[in-house]
Amino acid sequence: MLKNEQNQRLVFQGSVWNRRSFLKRGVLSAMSTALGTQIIHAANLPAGYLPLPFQIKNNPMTGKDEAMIVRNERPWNVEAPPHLLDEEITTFPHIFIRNNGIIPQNIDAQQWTLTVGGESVTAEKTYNLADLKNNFPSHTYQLTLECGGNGRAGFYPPASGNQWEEGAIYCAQWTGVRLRDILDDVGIKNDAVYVGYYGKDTHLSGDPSKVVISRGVPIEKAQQDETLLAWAMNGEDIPLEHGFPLRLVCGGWPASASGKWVDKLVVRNQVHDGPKMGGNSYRVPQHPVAPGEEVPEEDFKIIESMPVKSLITYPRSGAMFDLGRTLKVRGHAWAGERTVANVEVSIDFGATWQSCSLKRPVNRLAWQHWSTELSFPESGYYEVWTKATDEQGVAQPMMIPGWNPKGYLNNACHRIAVKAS
Ligand SMILES: Nc1nc2c(c(=O)[nH]1)N[C@H]1C(S)=C(S)[C@@H](COP(=O)(O)O)O[C@H]1N2
Ligand SMILES: [Mo]
Repeated sequence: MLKNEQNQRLVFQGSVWNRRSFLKRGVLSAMSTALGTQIIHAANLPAGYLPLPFQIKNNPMTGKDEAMIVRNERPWNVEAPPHLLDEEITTFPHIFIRNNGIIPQNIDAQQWTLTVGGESVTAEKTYNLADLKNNFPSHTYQLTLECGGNGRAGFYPPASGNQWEEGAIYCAQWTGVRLRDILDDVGIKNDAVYVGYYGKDTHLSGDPSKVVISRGVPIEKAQQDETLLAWAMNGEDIPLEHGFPLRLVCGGWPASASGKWVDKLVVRNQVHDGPKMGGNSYRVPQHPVAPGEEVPEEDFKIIESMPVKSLITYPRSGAMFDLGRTLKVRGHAWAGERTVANVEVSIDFGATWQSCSLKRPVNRLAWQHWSTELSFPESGYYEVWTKATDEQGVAQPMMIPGWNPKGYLNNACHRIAVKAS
């Protein structure tokens, strides 16, 4: 077991790296003492990496049974520790909740309407939920939704916003109508390029005239088979937090494109310009920038498909096991619009990698499950790292990728701590 105070002191002591970015000798032995075990493969630790128990404020080696992690109370933002995401289909309440405003109260689903308008429809049209359920074919897909800022906590200099670690991601099963079928029913003009949403949540200021967030997707994404206007999640009414009674679901894209409590869609003849479509919201610099650099607004582009990424969901970080046994490890991998081709794990800080078995997605835009069994050469502290590669050969970086002002798209390899004895 580790002593918290000792760890904290180590972390904030200043640089623990020597000029050539190797862990300083003294620090290494202090860490080993604190861990009560030797750090195997310590020589391979890349620059800037500290063993996990020294890096995380809630010490994973104490084995404390933590629940969902509250990142903000107003608005209500909550994420899952990775081990709570072990299910193939994520269930409530293991689903992260991201709100930009106040969750709407007293919703009467019977009275709910969806209006589809905007300059690129031939005529505005309004539906109630029964119209959607009864007059169009319904479809069910498992769809991966990851917050664009998932992993933000890893960036330095820090980026403002919820300090998500790994858990702002889920893959639930959604049932609803294809947005395409509704757009066809409404009738859209040839100049349609974008679809934007509006939801029923309230602005933090309490001002009812202020829109919380109104994002959307290009018409091509809106017309994909899997883009749904959903009324059910995992076979039941959508939980209030996740958009009851009607939600737009655009899998594989930043989850901010998937509007909750949707009561209005606008078909636009230009890129939708609702709140949080511009500035540095859900946008990243078009060219590489130095950490901390100021980026002019015209240099940003909207985030579309999310990058390749993977998560270890079993065991939880901090697991201890008998050296004589193999350790079963598993998790999920996803790659936005792409399929994941390969998942590998490393137990020596990325020096060598071994392939895992990987399942096909149940449908496009669903995450994929991987698993493997690991043997460890000797007792001591290890990290298990996981790295996914997409069908186009693009892999997760081992280190934090390109810094950007709002801390989006951190798809660095996931790591957990394990101890063999
Ligand atoms: N109406 C509305 N829709 C919204 C949001 C919001 O604040 N209001 N947040 C968006 C963001 S930023 C994310 S990451 C996802 C989160 O979905 P979840 O709460 O189901 O995890 O919802 C998106 N849809
Ligand atoms: Mo988000």
